Formats: sequence, structure tokens, C-alpha cells
Amino acid sequence: MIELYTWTTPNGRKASVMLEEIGLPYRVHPINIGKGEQFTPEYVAINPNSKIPAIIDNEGPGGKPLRVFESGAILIYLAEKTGKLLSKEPRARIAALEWLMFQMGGVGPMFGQAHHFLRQAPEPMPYPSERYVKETRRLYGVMDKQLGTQPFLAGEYSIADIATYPWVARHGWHKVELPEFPNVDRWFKAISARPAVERGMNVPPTAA
Ligand SMILES: N[C@@H](CCC(=O)N[C@@H](CS)C(=O)NCC(=O)O)C(=O)O
Repeated sequence: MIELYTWTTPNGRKASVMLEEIGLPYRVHPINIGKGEQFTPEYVAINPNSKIPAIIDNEGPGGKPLRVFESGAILIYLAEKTGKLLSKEPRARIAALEWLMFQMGGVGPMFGQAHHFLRQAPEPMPYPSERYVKETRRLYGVMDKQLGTQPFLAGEYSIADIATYPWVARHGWHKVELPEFPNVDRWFKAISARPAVERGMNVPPTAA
């Protein structure tokens, strides 16, 4: 059994979508980041960075428990544990890792900053809002170009798509209309139609 520490946000949904896709049993432990539950000593022992998501695999390497934090590391760990969603063929594998790192270093932080300045700043802040919206749109352009040549970010459906999808699902928050980026739109619809994705995007339910 995998213990999943998560909340209703895009980084958390990467882990729950992955767990639904690979079909491993897991137990959800909601960590309400709005109430500061990520800062409790119990949770910091699991994720020293006080962010969701994190997992504990009770049947980790050698049959012993293993904790994993950072969503990208969680996706790689679960892919390698199950042999799913990360090719073992060297070229396909590095392509998937490239687009996973593109998400971790670009899409997540930049979209996240756009959301912060557009939605949470105490007063309108044009300079940072424009900076992060502009970079967000540039990243959509990069994805759109790539998805014009391949069905998924790294060719086959992979952990790179699972990492990116929950952030694109918040396109309304960063004021992007998906039809502006037709290849991203096609990719988004294809992933949205996957039953495992639908289930994982509801963990924990948004009203929780
Ligand atoms: N690089 C981390 C980022 C995780 C992250 O920023 N999680 C957010 C929710 S999407 C969080 O826990 N925020 C709480 C906080 O910043 O206090 C990862 O990918 O796991």
C-alpha cells in the first residue's frame, strides 16, 4: 500500500493521476495547505520542504518503507517501480525526462507565479502579472509546437504528460483559452478522456 499525502492542487494531482494510471493501491492523507498542515512536525518528517505531494511506499526497495517527496521524483519512482509510463528505451526515456523537467522547472513554477499575482496579490500588480502571464503563454507556445509533431509531449503518453496536465487544467486561472493553442487543446482533450485521469483529478475531491 502507498500512503499519499496530497491536496486539491496541480502538484498533488500529478501523484493521484499517476497512482490511478498504474493501478497500485493507495491511501489518501489530505494535507490542507490552506490551514498550514504542511508545516506540522509530523508532515515535515515526510517532506522536509513542507509541500504536497509526498508518498510513503510501505513496500519500497528491499521490502522496506520508502518516503519520496517532490512530484517529479514521485512520478519517476512509481514509473520505475511498475515499469509503466517511462520507456526503458534510452532515447524515449530521456525525451520523457526532458519534458518532465520542462514541467518541473518551467510550467509549474511559472504558471504558479501567474496564478499568485493574478488571483492572490493583495492589490493589482501589473509588472509581475504581465511577466508571468507572458512566460506562461511562451511555454504554451513551446508545448503547442512539440504537440504539433507528436501525440504526446515525449511521443508516447508518459509521466511528462501526467506532470503537465493538471497545470494546463487550470488554464482559466492564467487566462489562456485552449483553442488559441490547437495542439495543446487536442492533447488536453485526449488526456481528459482517460478514466484514470478523471479519477485522479478528483483526489482529494475539490470540496474537501
Ligand atoms: N516542486 C514541488 C512543488 C510542490 C508545491 O509547490 N506544492 C504546493 C501545492 S501545488 C504546496 O504544497 N504549497 C504549500 C506551500 O507553499 O506552503 C513538487 O513538485 O512537489
